[in-house]
Amino acid sequence: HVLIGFCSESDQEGEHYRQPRSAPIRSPSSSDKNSVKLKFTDIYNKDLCGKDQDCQDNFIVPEESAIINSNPPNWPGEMGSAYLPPDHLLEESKARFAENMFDIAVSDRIALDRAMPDIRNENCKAHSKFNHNLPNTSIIIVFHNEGNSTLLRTLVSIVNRTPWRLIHEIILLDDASVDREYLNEPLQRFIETLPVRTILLKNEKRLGLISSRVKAAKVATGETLMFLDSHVEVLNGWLLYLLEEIQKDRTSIVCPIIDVLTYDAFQLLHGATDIFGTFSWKMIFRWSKIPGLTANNAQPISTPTMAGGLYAIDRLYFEELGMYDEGIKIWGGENLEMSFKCWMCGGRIVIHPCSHVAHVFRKETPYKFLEHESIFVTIFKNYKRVALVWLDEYKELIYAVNPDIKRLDGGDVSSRIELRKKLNCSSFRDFLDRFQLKNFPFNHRFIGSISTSSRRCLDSMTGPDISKGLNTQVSAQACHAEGGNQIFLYTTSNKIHFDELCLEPNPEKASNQDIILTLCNDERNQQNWEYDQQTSQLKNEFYQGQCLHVSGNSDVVLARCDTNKPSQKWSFNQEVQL
Ligand code: LR7
Ligand code: MN
Repeated sequence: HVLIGFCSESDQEGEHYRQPRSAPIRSPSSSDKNSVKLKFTDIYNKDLCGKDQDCQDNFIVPEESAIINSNPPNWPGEMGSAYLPPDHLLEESKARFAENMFDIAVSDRIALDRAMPDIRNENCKAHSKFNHNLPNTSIIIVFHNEGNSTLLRTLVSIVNRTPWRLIHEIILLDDASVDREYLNEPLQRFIETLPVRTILLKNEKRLGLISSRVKAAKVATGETLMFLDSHVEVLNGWLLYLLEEIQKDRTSIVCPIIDVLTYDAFQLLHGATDIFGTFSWKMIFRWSKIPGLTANNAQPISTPTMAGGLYAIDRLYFEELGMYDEGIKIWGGENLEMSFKCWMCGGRIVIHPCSHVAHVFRKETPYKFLEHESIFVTIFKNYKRVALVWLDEYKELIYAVNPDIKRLDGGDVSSRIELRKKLNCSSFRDFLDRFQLKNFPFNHRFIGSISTSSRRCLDSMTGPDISKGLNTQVSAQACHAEGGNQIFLYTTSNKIHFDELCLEPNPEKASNQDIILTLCNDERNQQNWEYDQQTSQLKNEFYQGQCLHVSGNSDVVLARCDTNKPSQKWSFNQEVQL
């Protein structure tokens, strides 16, 4: 396994380092001069085993020390280290950042075949032997305006860290990239040097990620499909764990841990391995912590939803599930569609904590969606389709919290409703039940706005991303009756929810406590508010004699209960019936 990058000595800022010419086809004019010959070896190849029977019969994930790597360890980014642009790169780095919303100048200096650490936990390392009869896979990578070196590094990492016999093919689909010459001829020439079958397809017109994936899946002929983003680096052993889960149960969607490559330094940061995917009342995907899971867990984690970009699935099962809803434009919501569909129609989704794929998290989205509407409108229309088809009565809650989703027309969904019938899927309620998703109503008495007698409503004040709203103050705002951040849920255990956050007197204050939203916790009586029907007060169960109170215009605080105060008289205005 010999990896050769041409390199040049440089001596900048008094610091000695050898700079690999890692992006072979950086620009059309320099393509030939810069072209790099990478030599590939299948590290899982039987011929390397010698007499070792275990290795003859199985794929053995190599130990870190056994991974031969010829790059000098002080090259930029080796072993996933951070590479911040030195002075002479700053100009290029700044000028080109917006092309991809990650630092392509930095990426260009990092070897395409940089070494990466083996970040699997000990129990995962103990499970490093896989039978040769795993199903093979078609790796599908769709991209729009992808950076050159990030795309090539994705490919090189795959070739260097995957048994070639399991790669039935790699399908690259260029979703109508604009003005990126390196994605044409030069990319075609590069893939011809790869030792695994790789094809490059192109959309004449932009289709978006979702329809493009469907198109690629229809071309694919492998036993399984492996979807990847176009700026990732797969890590040691990654695919084997995923395929083994599909072999055990073909109705599985199997996701790797998504590790982070930083957009400014391409540094590898370990992704959490004790989380699963959920989603908010605004239909935004997010991660939640699983309490009590050990860092050494090597068992697949059932997850209600997935991030969507990286997963393996049996090819025919993907078809049976109706692939994706192609009414979903560009992307957004498709990961929830796939998640709900899979669970509700008899499948399962797991995250395998031993499989690691690192993904470049951009600073923001660098490309436009559709010409005629904003990104948000497109995404909300996508959400509307998912809500209409899969959410049953729970869509009312989604509509209340994001009235735009209710208002916008997502188009005809009849064929997707047909699909749901045909697959004989269970209810959304069953799906919620299975996972006991705490932010969704189970034991609720009420969903709607909560107001004082002077028409001030509790307002969560959080932006579209609730995860940024942790420990933020709630406020009392003029009631607007438009739902959104004034929708709360009052449970039979006396908690007042906004999504999975609960109202609680700020625990960091000893007196004059303001009221914040913090993660709901069954064990915290501080979050329990008993409603007194007679006096209309909300009494805190932990702080005896203290009530929810509006001070001044908008400050929501904990104050001594006083039946004479109108600012302590609360009423519930039911806005969502479930
Ligand atoms: O029109 C388009 N055509 C495309 O081919 C727009 C995008 N794309 C490609 C693009 O080149 C990239 O390969 O689609 C892929 C995803 O787009 P990104 O990388 O700009 O967005 P992202 O990384 O935020 O994407 C995440 O969210 C999307 C919306 O739901 C999709 O589900 C992506 O697959 C998803 N990526 C991941 O899950 C990787 C881990 C990130 C997280 C969480
Ligand atoms: Mn991405």
